Amino acid sequence: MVEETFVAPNPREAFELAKEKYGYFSELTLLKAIQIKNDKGKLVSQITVSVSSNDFLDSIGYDEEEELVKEIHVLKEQISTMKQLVSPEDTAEVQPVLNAVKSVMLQRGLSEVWLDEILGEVAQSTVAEDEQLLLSYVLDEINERLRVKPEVLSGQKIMMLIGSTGVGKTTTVAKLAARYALLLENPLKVALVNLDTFRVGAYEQLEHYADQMQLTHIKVERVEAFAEVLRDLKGYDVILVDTAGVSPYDTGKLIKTIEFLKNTGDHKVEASLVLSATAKREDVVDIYEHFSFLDIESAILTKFDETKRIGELFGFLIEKQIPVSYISDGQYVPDDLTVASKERLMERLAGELL
Ligand SMILES: Nc1nc2c(ncn2[C@@H]2O[C@H](COP(=O)(O)OP(=O)(O)OP(=O)(O)O)[C@@H](O)[C@H]2O)c(=O)[nH]1
Ligand SMILES: [Mg+2]
Repeated sequence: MVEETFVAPNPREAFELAKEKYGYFSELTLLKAIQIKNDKGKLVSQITVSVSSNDFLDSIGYDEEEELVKEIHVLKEQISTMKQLVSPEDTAEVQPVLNAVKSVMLQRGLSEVWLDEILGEVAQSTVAEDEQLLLSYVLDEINERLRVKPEVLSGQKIMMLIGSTGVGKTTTVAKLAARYALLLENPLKVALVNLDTFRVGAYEQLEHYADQMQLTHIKVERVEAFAEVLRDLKGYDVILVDTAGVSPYDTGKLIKTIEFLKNTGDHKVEASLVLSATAKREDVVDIYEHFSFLDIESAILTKFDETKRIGELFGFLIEKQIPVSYISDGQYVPDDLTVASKERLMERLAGELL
């Protein structure tokens, strides 16, 4: 047997390449399907197949009766096409593979409707014959649909973190502040603004971080004063705005947060929805709907360290097409924060699957 690798944008195409090369009737055994980065840093699929020595020699033209072999290949391909048309039996054969992959992805929190849709697209193809291949295909589909927001640091950046109670807004503001003001190669001038006038100790929590990093920090109590404060901070590169945690039952806080966002004068404020990876999908949907009439520019995912069941959150982000900007994966300021990347997101979802 000879082993050979094929690389393509997704595992299905990689497998098709192998089939193209060796003919549809050849005995290809899939040994491995992984995702790798190509030389441009893009995620692609690499599969390794084993092929019989005869087929391999055949493929490099080592056959005296080449013409005959070609004819046989054509015939094999025709038979294979005919086989594919006789699908009821095939579907029965691949059903255990489809079920196995579906069950793995359901455990990760992905929605059944969505999985049925994706799996339905390949149920009749060769991809559905192999569990690893099918799994890579599903992961690849998720990878394609997820969106990330690159970090932009040119011009003034005013970023307001909004979201439910206790998701990690203040901690993330502190981590972002440390990143921009202390950790970047070219540090930026950062100010912190606190709009949380509801929770006792909210200001002190932010003040503590601001003092540690020696950053300007301002508390704004009245909605009308917000635009003025932003004007006063015009010499700052980054203004990070912390807000009160909102629960779906607490319309008072929600209205005030929205009023703040609507009263920024002519300042462009980027609203980032902070979502905890541990939140239930219904709660995420609820909070998103509360804020949905605002322009949410990105999502910051927190508590990434606390759960493996992040499929639900991914399903939601894909459905609403919200790009992810940062990922927080622990309580430590400033270490536990990274700029979101597809690799990082997929790594967590794929885990030990492949
Ligand atoms: N494990 C883990 N804990 C986190 C993460 N981010 C924040 N926390 C913890 O979550 C708790 C709440 O964090 P805060 O930053 O106060 O949350 P908040 O959204 O500002 O809360 P409110 O202002 O009350 O709405 C704290 O104990 C944080 O240390 C994270 O990524 N992983
Ligand atoms: Mg807070």
